[in-house]
Amino acid sequence: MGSNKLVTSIAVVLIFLPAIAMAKDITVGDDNGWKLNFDYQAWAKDKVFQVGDTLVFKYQAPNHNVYKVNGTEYQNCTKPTGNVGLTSGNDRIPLQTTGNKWYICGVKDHCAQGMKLSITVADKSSAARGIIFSGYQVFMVAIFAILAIVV
Ligand SMILES: [Cu+2]
Repeated sequence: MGSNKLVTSIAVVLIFLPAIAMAKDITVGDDNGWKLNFDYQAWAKDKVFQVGDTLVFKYQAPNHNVYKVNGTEYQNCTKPTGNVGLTSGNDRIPLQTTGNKWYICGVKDHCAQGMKLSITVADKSSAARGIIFSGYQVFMVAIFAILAIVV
C-alpha cells in the first residue's frame, strides 16, 4: 500500500509537470529591458501571455519602477494610491489570472513617454499547447496505471 501511494504521488507530479515546465519567464522588452524610448505595445503585440507565465521587468533601480494599474490609470498614467510599486530592478510578476493587465513606470513622466505595458493573458489550455499537454497526460496516466498494478 505504501509503495502504491508513492507511485501515485510521482504520477501526479509527472502528469502536471508539463504545466510547470511550459510556464515561462517573459522579460519585458527582451534584451532592452524596462526603459525609456521603447515601444512596449509593439513588443507585446505578437507575444502570447498565458496563466502561469511570469513577467520580468529588468531595469537599473531606482531609475524606473513598476506599478500594476487598471485600464484607466494606464490611459492616464496615474499611479494608484496605496499600491506600492515594485522597485528591485528585477521584478517578477506571476500571471495568475486571464484578462487584461496593465503596468506603468511611476518615475517622473516616464509613463507618458511610453513606459507602459498592456497585455492580455490567455488561458493555459489553449490551442496546440493543450493538445500536446493532454497527449502527455494520457501517456503518463497509462504508464502509471500499469506501474500501480505491477508494484
Ligand atoms: Cu521609468
